[in-house]
Amino acid sequence: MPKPKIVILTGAGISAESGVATFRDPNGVWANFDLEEVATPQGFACNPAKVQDFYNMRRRQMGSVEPNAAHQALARLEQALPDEVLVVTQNIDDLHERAGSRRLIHMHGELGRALCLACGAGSPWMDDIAAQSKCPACEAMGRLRPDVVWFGEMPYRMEEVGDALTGCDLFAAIGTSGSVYPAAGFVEEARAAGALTIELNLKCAGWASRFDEQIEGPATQVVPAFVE
Ligand code: BJW
Repeated sequence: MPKPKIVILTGAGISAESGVATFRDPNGVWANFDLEEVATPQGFACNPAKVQDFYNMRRRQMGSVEPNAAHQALARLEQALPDEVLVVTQNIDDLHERAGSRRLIHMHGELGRALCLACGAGSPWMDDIAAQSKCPACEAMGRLRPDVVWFGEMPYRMEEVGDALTGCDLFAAIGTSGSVYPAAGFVEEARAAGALTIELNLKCAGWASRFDEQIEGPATQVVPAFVE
């Protein structure tokens, strides 16, 4: 597949208007849960049931939310410019694919998938008690964890993302605070490669100065306008 000319990084803000909580906004996920307890390998080792409960709750929420106009606009962009658009999402929800995006990298994993601690195989998450069930690859019992990337773990497909960033003409970051690396460093990689860099955010704050342009407003309004 040819290298994409447009790389779009998305964060929790793109799903906010679908009803999915962001992490660091007031009343975001980290205002209600201790990230050390629920989003680190150490937290999982210490209290796996608590971590499974946290992701089971978020998985259940996913059943009641729908892609919004911003997800749909990015899917239309991909359809209009086949092979030219890559969406790299930090989100573990499935709203991009449900909107129709196909060239998509879930760099922080997916709520809908399980990872076997015994053999490392990924598989679809079957239900809320998957932690007690059998790995479809190695048949180990009770060794499944959510296939998401916690602090201190390596995000997925970074080589592919790095290649895309060095070859793109346009890099846009939508609805992310730029607080978490390596995603927070993508803008510099794209700029160094000569790409135009644009931030779209409800409030363009701290890290906006690292972009060539900023577009402020809710994703459901600014993303369709940016794409059309
Ligand atoms: C709207 C809107 C609307 C609202 N419209 N916009 C010191 C320096 C540098 C790095 C480090 C360091 N210490 C540790 C590190 C590394 C660490 C890190 O970056 N820590 C920082 C806290 C400093 N990173 C890692 O550990 C990563 N791995 C790594 O670096 O590997 C390298 C390595 C590994 C091993 C050995 C050697 C090297 C892994 C990071 C994993 C992050 N995981 C999480 C949880 C995923 C699973 C889950 O969802 O539960 O990912 S944390 C959480 O933050 C989640 C998100 O994807 C991520 C980013 O959050 P995001 O999307 O930006 O959300 P918010 O809430 O922060 O922002 C929302 C934005 O939306 C705001 O700006 C709003 O304004 C906006 N918004 N409504 C438009 N309607």
